Amino acid sequence: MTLKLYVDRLSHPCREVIIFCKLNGIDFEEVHIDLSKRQHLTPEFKEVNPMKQIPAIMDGKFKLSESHAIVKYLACAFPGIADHWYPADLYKRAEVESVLDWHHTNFPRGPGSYVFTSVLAPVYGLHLNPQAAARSEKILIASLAKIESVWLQKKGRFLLGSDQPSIADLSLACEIMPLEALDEKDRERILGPFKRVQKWLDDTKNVMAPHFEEVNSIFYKFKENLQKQRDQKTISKKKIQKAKEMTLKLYVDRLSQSCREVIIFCKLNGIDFEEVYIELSKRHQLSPEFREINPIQQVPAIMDGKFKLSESTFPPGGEVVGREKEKREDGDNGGAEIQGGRKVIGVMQFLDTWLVHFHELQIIGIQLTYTKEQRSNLCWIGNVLPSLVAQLHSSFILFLLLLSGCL
Ligand SMILES: N[C@@H](CCC(=O)N[C@@H](CS)C(=O)NCC(=O)O)C(=O)O
Repeated sequence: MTLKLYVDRLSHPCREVIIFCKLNGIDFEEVHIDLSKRQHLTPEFKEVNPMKQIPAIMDGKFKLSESHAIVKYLACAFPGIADHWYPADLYKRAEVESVLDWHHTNFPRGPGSYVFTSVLAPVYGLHLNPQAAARSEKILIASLAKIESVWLQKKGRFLLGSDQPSIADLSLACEIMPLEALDEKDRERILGPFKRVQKWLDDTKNVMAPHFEEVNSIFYKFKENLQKQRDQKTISKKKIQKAKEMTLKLYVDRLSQSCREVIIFCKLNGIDFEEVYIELSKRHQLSPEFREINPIQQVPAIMDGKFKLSESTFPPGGEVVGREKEKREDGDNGGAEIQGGRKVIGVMQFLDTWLVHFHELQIIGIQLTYTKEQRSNLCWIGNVLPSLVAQLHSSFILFLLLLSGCL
């Protein structure tokens, strides 16, 4: 009938019991009671421990809770357990009991609570709690000071001047282990002043290797993950900084449909940009400075860091050629002309977009500036009227087209 340990390795008294069994070759079955899933509150677990806390054990039909009572029971019930764990000598045993009692009334929830409220809470979907962390830190520091100045005053490597660890060493060391999840600076700030505690902790880890570190490894993993998160935050901060230094530049004139398309796309998608006004009516697009940005001398064009690009989203090759042709024939390159040269799909997108950003871009004014020739281009829309009518806002579009004199 294997001994059953009802435990969650996140809990220090549970780790204490597990390590004790491992160090002393006691066979056991580890039954995971997930505290975060409140499995300790289930009716099944209440049968094991009516106090609804872990650790708890079942040794045959015998049930027991409370970590210290459990390890003392195991030390006595199982054969061959070395005497130093729970000495038979009355005085030595009484001293071990004294440390254990002090531990239960003074120390619990100091280190664990500090680490939880100062770094680990978000791992469990909770907020950090600086006030609670400050309170726990006080308890923690006061307790470390007591261990340093009282229990570690005598000569031996372990508590009470012993050369071998007792269950008191095991219990206190497990309690302190959550500090391993802190970053080096914080851990050093807390433990730094307590040289004896640090040496005692190292000695305890060594003498209880490999089980002590293995069972407490959860805190090394936390530390690793928290460090990764901190590194990622630093990286993304750097990225944001870099992005800020290289804001996307849009070379545009809002008179041009394709420019508006690019601007609106950026706005709709929260893309930061600097709008550089290339005033088509003043032929800024033909300036040598702008030719550096776009040798074709048309807007829109963008600069994303060192990357330069022209043409908005829907320039089928033929259209570019068409525009080039237009430009060569009449020697002009005005914004309205570019707009008039758009295909009907462009017009549809233009109208759809306009419905969203009407106030911002005041396109009505722009539409009314169309020349006769450009209007005839817009009349292309007639070919796709049936599908437009099917759209929810089709009547509105028709009304606008009528308004602008396109139909
Ligand atoms: N004095 C007990 C403390 C047990 C204890 O507080 N266990 C915590 C986990 S560390 C628990 O079960 N908490 C759940 C609850 O209290 O609802 C011991 O040493 O075993």
